Amino acid sequence: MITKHLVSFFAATLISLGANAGIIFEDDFDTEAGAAGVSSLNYTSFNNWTVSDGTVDVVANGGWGISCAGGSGKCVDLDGSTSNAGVLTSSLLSLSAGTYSLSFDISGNQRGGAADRFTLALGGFLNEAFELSSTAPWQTVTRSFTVLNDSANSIIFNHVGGDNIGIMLDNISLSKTDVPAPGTLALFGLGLIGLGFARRNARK
Ligand SMILES: [Ca+2]
Ligand SMILES: [Ca+2]
Ligand SMILES: [Ca+2]
Repeated sequence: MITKHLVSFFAATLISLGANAGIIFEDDFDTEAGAAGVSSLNYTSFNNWTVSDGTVDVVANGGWGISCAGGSGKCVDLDGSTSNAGVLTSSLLSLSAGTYSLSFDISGNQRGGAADRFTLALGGFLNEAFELSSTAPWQTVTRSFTVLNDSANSIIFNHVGGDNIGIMLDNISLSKTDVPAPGTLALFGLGLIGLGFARRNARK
């Protein structure tokens, strides 16, 4: 009887763990600002983001000589066109306990001048300053973090300064990564069954 219950518990755990893994959030900005090829300065109508301070620009690949990640689609200049660099804040993301991986693509401003800086924040889990020279090529940044208690947080990119020429951002992706290997789960299940037998024998 105990074993049967434990197997049911094991199966339920397996299903719930599987359902909780995978991509939580992703955005490539390619559908922002209307038709393909259209840029928009001081853009505020993002699908998944709020410009919570300053301004940002949506740039179509090729606009102002700027290449977006992968050489197509659209990307974001984190320093818009009002001499007040932007704070780009994602919609609130529900994060259940587990491990996560955040990745995004950034390049230098591609227009010369001084190096640019922004800060990345995600709740109390990530807080990091980045500085890129104007010629820094597109690069993917990946950061991992662990959430102990269920919570809701935003991803925040906060650009410094305001000369209207900022770091370019593209391809943000947040995934939950704590998918236990089948071997680990099998051992976990065997351990529980073993515990059941031990309890039953102790009772005899
Ligand atoms: Ca893009
Ligand atoms: Ca700009
Ligand atoms: Ca700048």
